[in-house]
Amino acid sequence: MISFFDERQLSHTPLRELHNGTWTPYAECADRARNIRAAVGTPAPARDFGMAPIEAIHDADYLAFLKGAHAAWRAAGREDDAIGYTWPVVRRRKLSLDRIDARLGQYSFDASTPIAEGTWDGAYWSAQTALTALDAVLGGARTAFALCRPPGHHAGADYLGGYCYLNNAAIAAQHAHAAGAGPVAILDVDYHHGNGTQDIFEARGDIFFASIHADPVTDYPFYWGHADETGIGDGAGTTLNIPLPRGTRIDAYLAALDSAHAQISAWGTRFLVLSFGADTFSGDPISHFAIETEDFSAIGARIAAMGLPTAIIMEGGYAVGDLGGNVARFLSGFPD
Ligand code: OKP
Ligand code: ZN
Repeated sequence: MISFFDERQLSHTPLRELHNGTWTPYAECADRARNIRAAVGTPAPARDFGMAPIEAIHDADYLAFLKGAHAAWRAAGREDDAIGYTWPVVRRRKLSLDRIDARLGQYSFDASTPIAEGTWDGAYWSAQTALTALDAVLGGARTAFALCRPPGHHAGADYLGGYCYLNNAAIAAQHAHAAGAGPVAILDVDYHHGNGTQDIFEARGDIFFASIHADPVTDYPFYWGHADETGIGDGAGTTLNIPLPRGTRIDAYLAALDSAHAQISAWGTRFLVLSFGADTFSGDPISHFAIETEDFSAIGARIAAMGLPTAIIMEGGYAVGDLGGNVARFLSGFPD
């Protein structure tokens, strides 16, 4: 399978994150990408599609904040990475505040997503990698793999969180939709619910969002991804959430994939954007499913059997030493 990756994605290197109340080394490290890159051969570099496809998903004020946040942090006399410490209560009115700490709170929803000096560059090229893979599929490849990093599925139109800054899958899906490849569905098989992607599309009936993930009753991101979230207004019925319990094994996982497939095809999907996380792996340090390395090819094959042109967008997976092998197994489930 053709793969894409851009070296500039490695320039995003936050030092640490706040994890369960203590500062720990940043789990979404650049070595994740190096490990996957080694396992998939030599990925082709990204092409530059510019800002327009990013601006089609993200708000201009958020993008300005993201580009300037690290410089503003340093200008305020701070060291290392920019990170917030105060957040507005949900549905507080949107204000035009100047202080960097106020802006960090306004444009984020957690304390595990610092902004480092190279964050904008890394996130920009991660999004371009997604667009490049998408373009390969629009051009006739049956599937293409975007080695995106940083990931994207927790980022909303105007917020970052969950190691995500720009929503690569949303940007790709919107681009496919605009190119007339639709109806477009996004299937998210990361361990965590793709709350940002859901937020972006849940009031729209023209792009379907389906996600299989750890039950948000027990797992991050808690406030989204419950089974009764099925879409809003024009988007009623075009959001599908399948939460699964901790300890889920391959048989139950494949059954969930089959029910997602049934709904995605009933909707008339012609093009698939896949948010793929390898953090469903039993050995993942921050996740709690029981999918084994050898199971990943079955998951890939089940998704390939949907028979749709598919752009595969990398999301999570934090067992760095096993990551490349798990991703390669997954991709091996797709025919060449
Ligand atoms: C990103 B992706 C738990 C900290 C959780 C955020 C997890 C983000 C996962 N104590 N930190 O979906 O793989
Ligand atoms: Zn995840």
